[in-house]
Amino acid sequence: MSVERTFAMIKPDAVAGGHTGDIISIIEKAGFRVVALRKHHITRKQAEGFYAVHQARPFFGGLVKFMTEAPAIVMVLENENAIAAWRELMGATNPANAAEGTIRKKFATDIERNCVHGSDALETAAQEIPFFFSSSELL
Ligand code: 3AN
Repeated sequence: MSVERTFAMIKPDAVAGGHTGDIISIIEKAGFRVVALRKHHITRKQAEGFYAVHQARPFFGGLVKFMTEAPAIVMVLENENAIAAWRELMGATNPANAAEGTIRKKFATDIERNCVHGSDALETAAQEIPFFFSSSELL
């Protein structure tokens, strides 16, 4: 195990639903260190770039619309094994399959409006962190 940094987001549904504080509390209680955090209204261009890997999928248009509908909270989290640990704490992409105690089980609405995001690999984290933060913001 090694100390890693991962990119995390509280998506527009959870921010608008008033769950920001609860989710950050769960993150800190689980032992993550918040390295960077900002409220940010994602533009259409950013959403299309961020989710470019999904651009051929039928849900792409809806996903971009959802991610740009209201502000999100973008974050960098640090922990032992942070990438896998944060994805475990988030729960399955579809909240119907999310385990008890996970953030998506508690706060997600459906597979699209699923309240949080996390990088899925070291290489993804290395792209997603600088997508939203400059190195001087990583504290
Ligand atoms: P995860 O967020 O768990 O890494 P991905 O990368 O497969 O999942 O999907 C990225 C985002 O696309 C999801 N968080 C969700 O908002 C949306 N999404 C994924 N699959 C679907 C689907 N079948 N229908 C609608 N939206 C989806």
